[in-house]
Amino acid sequence: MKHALLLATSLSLFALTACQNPTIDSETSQTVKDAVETVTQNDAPTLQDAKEFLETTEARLVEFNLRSAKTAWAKATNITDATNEAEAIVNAEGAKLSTELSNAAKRFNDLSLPADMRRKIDGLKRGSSFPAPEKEGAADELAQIMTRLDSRYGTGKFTYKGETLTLGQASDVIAESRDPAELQAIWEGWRTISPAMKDDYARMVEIINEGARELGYDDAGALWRGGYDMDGDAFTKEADRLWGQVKPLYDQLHCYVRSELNEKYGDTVVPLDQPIRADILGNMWGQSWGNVFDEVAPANAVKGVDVTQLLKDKNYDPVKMVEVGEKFFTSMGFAPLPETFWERSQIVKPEGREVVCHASAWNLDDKDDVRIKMCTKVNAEDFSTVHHELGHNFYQRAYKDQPVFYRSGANDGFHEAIGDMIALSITPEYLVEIGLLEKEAVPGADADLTLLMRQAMDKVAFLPFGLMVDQWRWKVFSGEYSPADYNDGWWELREKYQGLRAPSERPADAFDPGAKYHIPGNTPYMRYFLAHILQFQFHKAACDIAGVEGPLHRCSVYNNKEVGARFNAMMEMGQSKPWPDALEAFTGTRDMDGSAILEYFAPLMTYLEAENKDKSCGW
Ligand code: X8Z
Ligand code: ZN
Repeated sequence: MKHALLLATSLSLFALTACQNPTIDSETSQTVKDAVETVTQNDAPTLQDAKEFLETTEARLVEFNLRSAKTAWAKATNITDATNEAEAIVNAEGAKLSTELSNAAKRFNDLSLPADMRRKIDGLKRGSSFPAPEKEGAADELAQIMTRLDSRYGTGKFTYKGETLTLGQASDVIAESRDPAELQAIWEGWRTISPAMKDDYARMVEIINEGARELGYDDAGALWRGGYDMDGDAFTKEADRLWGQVKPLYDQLHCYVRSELNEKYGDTVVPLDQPIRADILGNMWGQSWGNVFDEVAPANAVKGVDVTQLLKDKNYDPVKMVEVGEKFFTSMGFAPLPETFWERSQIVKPEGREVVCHASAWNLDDKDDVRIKMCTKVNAEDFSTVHHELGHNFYQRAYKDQPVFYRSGANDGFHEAIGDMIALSITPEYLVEIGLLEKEAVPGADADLTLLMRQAMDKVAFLPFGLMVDQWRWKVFSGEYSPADYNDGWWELREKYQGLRAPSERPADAFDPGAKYHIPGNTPYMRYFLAHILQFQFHKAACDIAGVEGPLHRCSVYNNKEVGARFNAMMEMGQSKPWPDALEAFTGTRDMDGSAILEYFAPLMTYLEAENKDKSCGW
């Protein structure tokens, strides 16, 4: 899912999903203005004032969301000057609306309100994650910058050996090539798209910081951290605590993978006392390493399951991948996707026009007009991503009857974890059930290590990346990293958390953060770190509810209606209650907790510790 572009890190008012936009019709606008003025004139607003304010605001947001989502979809699926302009206009309107509502909501600060109204008002007060200050022109400038950054990324290309490459093509090379020189060239090539973003980015930071200060926060980072039903500083500690739980597992994986890659590439490419080169891990950002699993598979280990190969062998196409993903949800009792999903989604990259290929899920009318936007390829990675995106759509539908203020994930990590939790049920036994794998080919318990290693290469490898992206943004917002330090700061954190390094000295004008979608796309990233913890917590809870015995990584909840009903009970709450309430509804616990991911990978941890015992780990 893309971010709620306009409002709220916690309570997201605007349709959430993709970006939002458009114009407020003058009649509604006038009504709201009158309502706001009435309240503004009155020093001691009443409960009735608050009620009326929320009612008018709700109507206004519903109307705005519809128009803004349409405009954002039009741009994301067809980037032109006209669609960019339309999006920027609507986003500017949204930024102004958000600021106005936030200020209006502050009027009720001292009024004692029922909990539900207080929650809505406080959500409004928090405003947008990308707030514009009130001064003339700021919202327009911000909206234009944000649209420009997003489109620059979406249309980014570079030349390699006389050929123009898109991110999709470059990613295929990074996934498949084992030639360090070629990997380096492609990795560097993609990063030539981002220096041109740096000035815009720095200006955007100035604007949203000013906006955040007007909302009463120290900077935009403090605003973002304030979106988790707890004090922002407490959230920082919470993220550190979760990282502390899982870091030992990452450290062991890093140590093992580095030594396997050292055996393949030698000391020059992979020195054993250095961070690992970021370009040789099979992914453009070194964020998940599944594409180089073959290089690190445990020696003499029993063969696992190669999902990419199975999809190809069975002649899957992208639509079929989505159909199979949908079937998982319906098998748990969720209603099938509407016909419009199939008519309106962008499942494959269209020919002849520029689109934002980065996968996202949308709900254009906050009801049933759900869609995904992907440039799907037939491989294991995109098979997972399909489930990820459908998770967003099913969540959106589950909470569609909530008031607009609550049509959002319990926290943003929940939204990112739903589909991933489902994908954890893609076990060999499940693949047999859907006809992708022959029964005789199901690997026995002696293949567990292989299966776990394959999974860890994606899920465990991701953890420090999930954490560092917003560590970087928080430091940028606080001014600890000034524009001159943007790139060095990025690599400082890449090294500190991931133990990765660039393949070569970076050029003075490099802006490597800009070569990762969520920076120019302005999507907060801590949600993915949380989701990588939560999805295992959800999976364990689901397997407990299903009464599945045996190891977590062999558990699939396919077809289980009881799990579906309990999952739905959490999902339909949307953001109406603090996230611990939602978590409790499904898992019975109120804390995010890394112990489920540790349990899932426990046999692998034992193996890694034994393998690494004589190695010098760390960097
Ligand atoms: O951006 C995404 C989703 C869309 S919300 C495809 N993800 C992160 C990324 O690609 O960097 C999913 C995992 C992390
Ligand atoms: Zn997502």
